[in-house]
Amino acid sequence: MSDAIKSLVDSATSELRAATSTADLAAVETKYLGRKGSINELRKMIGTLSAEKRPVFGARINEAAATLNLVIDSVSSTLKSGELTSRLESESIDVTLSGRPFPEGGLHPLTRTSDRIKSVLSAMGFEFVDGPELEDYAFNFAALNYPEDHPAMDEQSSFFVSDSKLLRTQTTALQGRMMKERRPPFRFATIGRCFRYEAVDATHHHTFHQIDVFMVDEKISMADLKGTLAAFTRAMFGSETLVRFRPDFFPFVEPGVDYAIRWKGRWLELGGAGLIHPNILRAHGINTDKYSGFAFGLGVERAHMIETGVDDLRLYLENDMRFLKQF
Ligand code: FA5
Repeated sequence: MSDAIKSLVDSATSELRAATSTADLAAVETKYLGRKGSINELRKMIGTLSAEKRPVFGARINEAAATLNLVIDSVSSTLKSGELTSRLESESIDVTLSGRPFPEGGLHPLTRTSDRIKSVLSAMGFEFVDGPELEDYAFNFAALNYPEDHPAMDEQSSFFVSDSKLLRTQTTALQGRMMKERRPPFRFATIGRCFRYEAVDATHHHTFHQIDVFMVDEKISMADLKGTLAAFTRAMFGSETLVRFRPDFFPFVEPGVDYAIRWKGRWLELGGAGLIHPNILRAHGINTDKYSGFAFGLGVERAHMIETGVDDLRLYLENDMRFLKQF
């Protein structure tokens, strides 16, 4: 009988050792040590033996079970560590693989043009300041030397939100704010959205962008304005660009001009300019015997349209990717 136990242990051991996975091993374990397994089958025979053989036989079966359990433990730990290694290998990340493409956004063409304008003017010593889009009537018109009910305001029909507040029609509104705060000499520039109650067409929108530039110092004259504007337009549009000035009226400058650049054989108007009206300087307590200043403003859309040939400024606000992707 003891030979039967030995051969069972031998064959169980070799089957256990041959297991190639923990699942295989569990199946062989059940076959030999499970409730209906071979070892339990042998135990059932104990009752058929004589009283003195039973304890010996029982002890041999327990010994056989213990031996098999030891084999199971050792095979199991080998299989588990092998399985862990191969799982780690199969799940490892290959850091040398190239990354997945990440869709990249781009800056809006008006942001690019604004950034260029900013860098040109900053290099010329102008400090950029932001003004509010919801502006006081006082800064948008009154402080800019517009007399009550002056027809010049009709050119800038406005979105009023109360008697004293409106969406600014021009970034020139920043002038009064800065003159309240700072004493000359100074050079400021601002860039941002403006709003006018306009019939929208290819060259006019209710929402557009302007840049305004002004400086106050001793002995500022039209020569400084012309020189600054010429340097600015050449930095923006190329070193050969010609600038033309023609008389124009804005209540906040005296004399006032509009200016245009020569572009592809034509004169194209860019904006307005002039020497800051002495009434404005005086209203802010600036001594006009000592100080004078210039100011100019232009449309950002206009600058981009001239450069690129875009012929309808409504496209800038439509967010059509087919348009935006070109720039
Ligand atoms: C002004 O707004 C003055 N504040 C400019 C100025 C500043 C003059 C400092 C003197 C000294 P004007 O209304 O012409 O001027 O507008 C200036 C530019 O803004 C125009 O040349 C145009 O490019 C742009 N602009 C004006 N209205 C619109 C509009 N509805 N849609 C798109 N661009 C506009």
